[in-house]
Amino acid sequence: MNTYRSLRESDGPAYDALRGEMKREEEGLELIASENTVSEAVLDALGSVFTNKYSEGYPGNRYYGGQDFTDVIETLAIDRVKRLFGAEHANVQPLSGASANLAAYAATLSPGDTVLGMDLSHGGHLTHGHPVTLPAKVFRFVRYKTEADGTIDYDKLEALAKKEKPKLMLAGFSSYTRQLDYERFASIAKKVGAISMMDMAHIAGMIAGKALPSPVPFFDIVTATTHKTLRGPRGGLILCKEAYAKAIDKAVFPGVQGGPHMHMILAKAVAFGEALRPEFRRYAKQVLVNAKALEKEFLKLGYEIVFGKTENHMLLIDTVKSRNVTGKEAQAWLDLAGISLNKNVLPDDPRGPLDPSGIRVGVPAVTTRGMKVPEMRTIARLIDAALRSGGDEKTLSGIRRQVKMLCKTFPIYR
Ligand code: DSN
Repeated sequence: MNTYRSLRESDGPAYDALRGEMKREEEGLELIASENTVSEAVLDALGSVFTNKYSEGYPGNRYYGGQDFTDVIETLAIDRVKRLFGAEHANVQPLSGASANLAAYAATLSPGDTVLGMDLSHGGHLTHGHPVTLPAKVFRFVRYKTEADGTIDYDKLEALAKKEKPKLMLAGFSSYTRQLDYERFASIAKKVGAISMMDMAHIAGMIAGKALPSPVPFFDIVTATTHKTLRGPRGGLILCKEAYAKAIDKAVFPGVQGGPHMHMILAKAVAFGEALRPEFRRYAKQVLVNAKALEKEFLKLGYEIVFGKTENHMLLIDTVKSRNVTGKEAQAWLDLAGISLNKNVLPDDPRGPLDPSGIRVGVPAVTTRGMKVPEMRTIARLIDAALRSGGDEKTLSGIRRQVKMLCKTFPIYR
């Protein structure tokens, strides 16, 4: 592992914060569903001299000189991600999932056009048209919701699409645990003359690893982040049918972004290469097994699982109903116990986003460090002990010691 000698010698406070974060990650349980830990090869790529280079444009067609090697790495990233997902076209320049989604809107919509997207409290993402975002001020977002059993009623969705006549129909989520019917969703979009788009940010790695079905054959445009289950650097990407390729590329640059971050593109190429290896399929499968094991243990302990069950890498738990603990309390107490996760709004949550009724628990990062079913049982019991603690600091620091011991057996970086 890098010892960061130059940083230590040149900037003490920055180095100390970095050491602190390294220790926090090694000694704690990371259960934020959108996080993961990258390989040392990805870290090497992120810390490389490609951060020095400006490369507006695309391979073979850039605005500045000196592009011999930027063209090599961007082409490598594009070829690998197309192979990984069987996509017709890929753009690897989006700096994040939010900018990937913004570019997809810019490529397909005019101001005032209607978009159907999933409601935030039902699992959708802020960038899917939440009123506080810029796209929601420019386009007209209509939100659809899940049913009481956690599923999506596609007949209802079709009726809504016929009524609202969207230009774009957006599937995908950031806090939803059930499998979508991609074929049905895309066929509804086709029926009403809408462009179909899927934001697969959360489950991109599960799809790459063949643990979950792929939306890519069905949707016109698919966006993703590269740092969640896909286990790459922070960033975004867009896949699309050839018919949308030019519009997507123009929308990313110069539409919504300037120079791409080439160090990040190198790291994406490395991560896509890793995801093409057989080990990654084993990882993706283990993530599903671990999520089910965690769910089973929580059910045994009497917890209320939101959306009925999990079919991916995360669980939503109603902590208010299960233990009379709010999401905010749960997150704070678990932080003291060395367990990171996030408070989360639940469908039509009466409590609001700052202190909602539940938590979201994800297993991608703990699976990366090698934890399996027995550790999932332990994790559920440690979380339960923290939620039963009433916030008592002594109890929580006792749990923290157990967390640290567990983590020691599963080092992230050697
Ligand atoms: N912040 C991410 C998540 O936690 O789902 C999405 O952007």
